[in-house]
Amino acid sequence: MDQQEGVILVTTSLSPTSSEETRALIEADHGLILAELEQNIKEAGPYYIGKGKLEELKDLIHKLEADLVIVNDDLKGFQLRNLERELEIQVMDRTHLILDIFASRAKTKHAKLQVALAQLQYGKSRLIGSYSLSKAAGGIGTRGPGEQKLELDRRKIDSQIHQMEERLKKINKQRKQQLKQREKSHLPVISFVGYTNAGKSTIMNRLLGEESDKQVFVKDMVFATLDTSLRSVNLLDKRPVILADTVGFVSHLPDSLMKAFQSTLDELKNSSALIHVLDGQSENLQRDYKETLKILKTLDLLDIPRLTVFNKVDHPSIRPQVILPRPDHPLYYSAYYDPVEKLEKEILKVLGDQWVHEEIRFSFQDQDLLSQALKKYPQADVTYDAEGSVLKGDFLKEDWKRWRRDQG
Ligand SMILES: Nc1nc2c(ncn2[C@@H]2O[C@H](COP(=O)(O)OP(=O)(O)OP(=O)(O)O)[C@@H](O)[C@H]2O)c(=O)[nH]1
Ligand SMILES: [Mg+2]
Repeated sequence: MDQQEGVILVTTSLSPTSSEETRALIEADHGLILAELEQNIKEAGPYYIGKGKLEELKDLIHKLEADLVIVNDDLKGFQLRNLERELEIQVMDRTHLILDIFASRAKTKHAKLQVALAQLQYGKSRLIGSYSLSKAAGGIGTRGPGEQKLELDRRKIDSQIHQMEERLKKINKQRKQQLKQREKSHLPVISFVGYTNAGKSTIMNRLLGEESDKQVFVKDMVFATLDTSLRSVNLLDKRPVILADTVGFVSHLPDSLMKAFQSTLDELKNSSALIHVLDGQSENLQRDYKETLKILKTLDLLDIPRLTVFNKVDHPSIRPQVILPRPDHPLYYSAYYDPVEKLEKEILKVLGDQWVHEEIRFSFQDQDLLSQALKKYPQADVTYDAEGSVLKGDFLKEDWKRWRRDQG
């Protein structure tokens, strides 16, 4: 939505989520909710809602001078068109709403392209819905100009989709290359996952330090973050890791969006640990938790060690609801008030035994190796003697083994 538009929200017993979540999405898209209409239906008809409700909706649109109707469910192409024809104003379904928010938030080329592709795929599926319906109803040889136009539109969209997929492939290839480069540094990657607006970016900024120029974008709105931001940081001042902030989840993320953001989401697979951040003040904590786990499962990420942070527990009187089954590593936390060390210690626990505290000797022939080591671990102590140098500090086991092996 470009400016604040008056919205009537329609929720039925078939809607996949509560109207509350959709209200938050509408507000995030700058909509002003004028009224909410509910209906108990068993099956969606040609207008999705029943005839009686449709009349009620029409009256309400006139009375409140609404600009837009949003249906809290996914509509078929023909339902969408039937509704728009009957109501004479724009009708949006849930997927369209989420895509709209993503489109207004996307900033980088990669995010913009992923969203544009999802929008095209959405548009295409709505056209096909109507096309196949008219064919079924009319039979062969009775296609009117309307259907021909749809067929044309569909072909046009197909070619646009193809072009975009090619461009996206190119960008993804470049990103993979960058990822490989990063993997060479052998630093553990820790990725933030969880519901949108839970506080992932805020926590990441705490870990980066308030003064840091590496800070990421934080805002009290859904889908503030769309692109992955990677930042290196030393946990407890001496253990280097890479933090990855990424797009937040919402229940029933549209398929087209999941597909378009596949490459962004796939990057999560390279993580050594996940930090699942929840809004501890949420009234739907169990739902937020389950939905994120469901997405993690779809993305095949459940085997990665995970820290579950119940964030926004700003005061002892705030008691997050009990989550069942209980997560392996829970942490009750406030990104506003708690010391960051509390979080760092828990992250290191979840990462497990990846570091050793060791002393390692580098002979005079191995000074190249020593300078590499110092570049990666600038905080280690180095002392020199007649035979070379000794480096002392916390190292990743892999590095430590490699240095011992590579010594001449
Ligand atoms: N009260 C309270 N608010 C917090 C806390 N942590 C974060 N917030 C607020 O929650 C809102 C969302 O924070 P973000 O860090 O942008 O959330 P996010 O999970 O990155 O959200 P997306 O990028 O949209 O997925 C902001 O207004 C933060 O200031 C906390 O510990 N306590
Ligand atoms: Mg964020």
